[in-house]
Amino acid sequence: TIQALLDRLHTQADTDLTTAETPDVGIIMGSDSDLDTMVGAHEALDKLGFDEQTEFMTSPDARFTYETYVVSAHRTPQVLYAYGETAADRGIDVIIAGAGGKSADLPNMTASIAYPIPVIGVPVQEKSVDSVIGMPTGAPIVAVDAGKSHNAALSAAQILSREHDVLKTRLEEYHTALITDVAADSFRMHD
Ligand code: RP5
Repeated sequence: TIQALLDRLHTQADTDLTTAETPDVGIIMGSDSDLDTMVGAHEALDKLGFDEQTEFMTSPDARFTYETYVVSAHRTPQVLYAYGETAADRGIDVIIAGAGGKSADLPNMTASIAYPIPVIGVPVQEKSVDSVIGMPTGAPIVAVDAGKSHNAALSAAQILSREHDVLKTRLEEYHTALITDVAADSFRMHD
């Protein structure tokens, strides 16, 4: 229920947790119909060695973790507020927020509520781009192009890598593999 979710967020925020027990990246989306798009963020973070924290503190030994919630700005505004307001106390360093439709307000509202935690907005569809990036001066959001949740995850990892050398190394390895793949494709085309 909504109340159970609100209680869970507030309890976590009030509990004295170690860094290892809190999710580093929060992935939220406006509807479970956004999951097909947002799963790209899971895949990218998995590739970088993150673990999904499906329940509160289920992977206390994991080095880097992410969590996933459906939070609807319009259907469950109370969860939106609770999520944004408790994010810092729950140890989240970066939020990736995706929404679609013409009123894709979740990413930008989350950016305002969770400020100064950086929020990376993912417009799930092309028509959502303006809604996600349209922020007034002083209320920033970082955004990727429609559907590019994979890139949102890489950007989140880049932000975290400022503090964690191990992530910097993994991102460099990811980039090297990318260059190798592109070079291999280019060879194949000219064979
Ligand atoms: C948005 O409305 C959601 O982010 C989703 O992309 C879109 C449609 O949601 P559903 O009607 O499929 O739940 O708020």
